[in-house]
Amino acid sequence: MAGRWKNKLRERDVTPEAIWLNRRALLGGLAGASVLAAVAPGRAQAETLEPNRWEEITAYNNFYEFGTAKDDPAKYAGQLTVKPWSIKIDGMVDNPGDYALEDILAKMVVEERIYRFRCVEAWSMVIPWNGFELADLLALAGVQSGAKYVAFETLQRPEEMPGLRYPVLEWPYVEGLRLDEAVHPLTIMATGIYGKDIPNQNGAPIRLVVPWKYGFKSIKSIVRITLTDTQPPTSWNKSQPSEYGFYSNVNPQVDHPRWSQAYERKVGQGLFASKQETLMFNGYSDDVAALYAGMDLKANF
Ligand SMILES: Nc1nc2c(c(=O)[nH]1)N[C@H]1C(S)=C(S)[C@@H](COP(=O)(O)O)O[C@H]1N2
Ligand SMILES: [Mo]
Repeated sequence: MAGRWKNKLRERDVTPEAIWLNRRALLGGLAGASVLAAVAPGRAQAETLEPNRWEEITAYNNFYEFGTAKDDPAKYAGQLTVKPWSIKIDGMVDNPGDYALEDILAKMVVEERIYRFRCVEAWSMVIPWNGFELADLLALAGVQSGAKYVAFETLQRPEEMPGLRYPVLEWPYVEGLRLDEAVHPLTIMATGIYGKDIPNQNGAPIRLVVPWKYGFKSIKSIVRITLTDTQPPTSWNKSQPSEYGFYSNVNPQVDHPRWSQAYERKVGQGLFASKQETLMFNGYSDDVAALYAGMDLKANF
């Protein structure tokens, strides 16, 4: 594709102190160190907040397949086998099949699609991810013209996932995006944090990151991606439809039925730190608001 940015980062490049690329400036066609100065106001939060420490990112997680307590994933996810790993891509694609993760990564490296991105996670963490765009993976599969949605599914392996014994959600965990959301350049498939392999409790070996939506949209340990022409079911919507909609964009004007979402507090800033105002689309309005032009975001919550 003409005009696409590229970079030289390698998947296994372990340089935790590396300069994190300013994604927005890259999208605008700038490159190199000069981009660090070009921080747009809408994204200032993501670019200026210090990333959380490795210990915070990996000790306080939501991954119900390993239990519902925030420290369960760190305790129990170690037993998950993440190699070898493949993703089944099926539905409305030209090249359906099982894609080995190592083949996918090799292709992304060759095509210079690997990148790093400091992202404000929409549930209290700032995480320096590395990975590649979901759009680049979908391009490998060849999305057919009638496809409108992308459905995702997490691994369901009871021997290694003690939380599956409890019917807190319907298993396997499933999520979905509209196709235009899925191919937006901010929607990434993450395979690492701080330049290291993604830890099991954070969704190894590959998970979705959708920076402008609530955390639960970012489905972990993905084994299947299906292109469809109908809106796919999502785990949290199935479990509590009045509380969790399909879109789940960060929207301070739409309160969760049981709590306000107008303010939030980042992990690691201390319990007594003042809460910050929640930003529309988690601060990414300039990049994504156009996706929802003309939509009633209170009805489509
Ligand atoms: N398969 C699966 N994916 C999941 C979840 C889960 O329980 N199972 N929890 C979601 C929720 S509610 C959040 S907030 C994020 C947390 O990601 P993190 O632990 O890497 O910060 O993962 C999301 N993805
Ligand atoms: Mo969450």
